[in-house]
Amino acid sequence: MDKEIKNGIILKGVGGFYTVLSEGMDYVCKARGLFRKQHIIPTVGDRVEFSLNADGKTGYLLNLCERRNELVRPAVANIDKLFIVIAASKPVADLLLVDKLLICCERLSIEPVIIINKCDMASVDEINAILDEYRLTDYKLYCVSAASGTGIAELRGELDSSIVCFAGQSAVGKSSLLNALIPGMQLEVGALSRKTERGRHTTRHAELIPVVSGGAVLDTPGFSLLDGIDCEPEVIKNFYPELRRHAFECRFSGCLHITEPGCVVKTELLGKEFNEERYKRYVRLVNDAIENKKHKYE
Ligand SMILES: Nc1nc2c(ncn2[C@@H]2O[C@H](COP(=O)(O)OP(=O)(O)OP(=O)(O)O)[C@@H](O)[C@H]2O)c(=O)[nH]1
Ligand SMILES: [Mg+2]
Ligand SMILES: [Zn+2]
Repeated sequence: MDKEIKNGIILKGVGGFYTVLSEGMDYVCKARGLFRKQHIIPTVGDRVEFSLNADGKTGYLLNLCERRNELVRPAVANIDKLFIVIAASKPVADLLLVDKLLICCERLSIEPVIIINKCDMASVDEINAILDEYRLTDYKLYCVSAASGTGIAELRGELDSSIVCFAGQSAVGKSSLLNALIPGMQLEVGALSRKTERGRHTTRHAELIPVVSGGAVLDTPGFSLLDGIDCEPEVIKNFYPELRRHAFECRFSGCLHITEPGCVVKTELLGKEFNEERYKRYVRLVNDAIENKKHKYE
């Protein structure tokens, strides 16, 4: 008798065993030897075809669907949305990291959702100061509190059937948010270290967790997804919605909007269409990219 063929999604992979979710059931699969020969490494988030063994519980991965996108650290594929979490109070929000993550989303066709957590610990003015830097982006912004439950129901709507990855500094409350968003979830939550007011990376493993709305979520450790943004200085502006909107208004199509004389961004848009603090970080990222390029070809 022919083996039954099923479709599913890889939730986790440990020591060559892949847990695959298919129609609400988990199956443990091994990869075919062929994958290794072709240097294909099945990854969390991969949509797969597998054959079911007679025991009805185990199987073999046969094919991987083409990936929509993939991240290296953590290794995960087919992400639809990135929940970028920052804290309204402590740890102090690293907005350069947020900007880098936004660029990463733009490059990989991931929808970013910016979440300001711990709103119970900050004043309206403090929260608005952060919001102001991103209002002109048109990215989705949420102010929530995992502790008090404020805004959690609205945010839950974003989970829908998407594969959602969480990112952000340690101790901003990524695991706490997942616990608040998903009934029954009990991820380990870490304490803010008193000395440094930084977290200690309580979360260590990459595992997709299915949610009732049909999607899945990935809790990620508090490291940054990328160290630098490895791209050409000239293309960075394309990853800023504020600049994209005015792309044709500058005199030179190649304008970096930094030192060029008569640049419309600097003379007219700054402070109105593009937040000045975010602009400063844009300049820094472009200059970093110029430096990196120099070193590459030295
Ligand atoms: N007051 C307050 N504290 C919160 C909130 N959310 C999380 N915390 C606290 O912040 C600390 C860190 O929370 P975690 O959920 O472990 O943070 P994390 O982002 O998952 O950290 P890593 O796993 O290390 O990356 C814990 O002490 C939480 O109780 C919130 O909305 N309000
Ligand atoms: Mg965590
Ligand atoms: Zn310009």
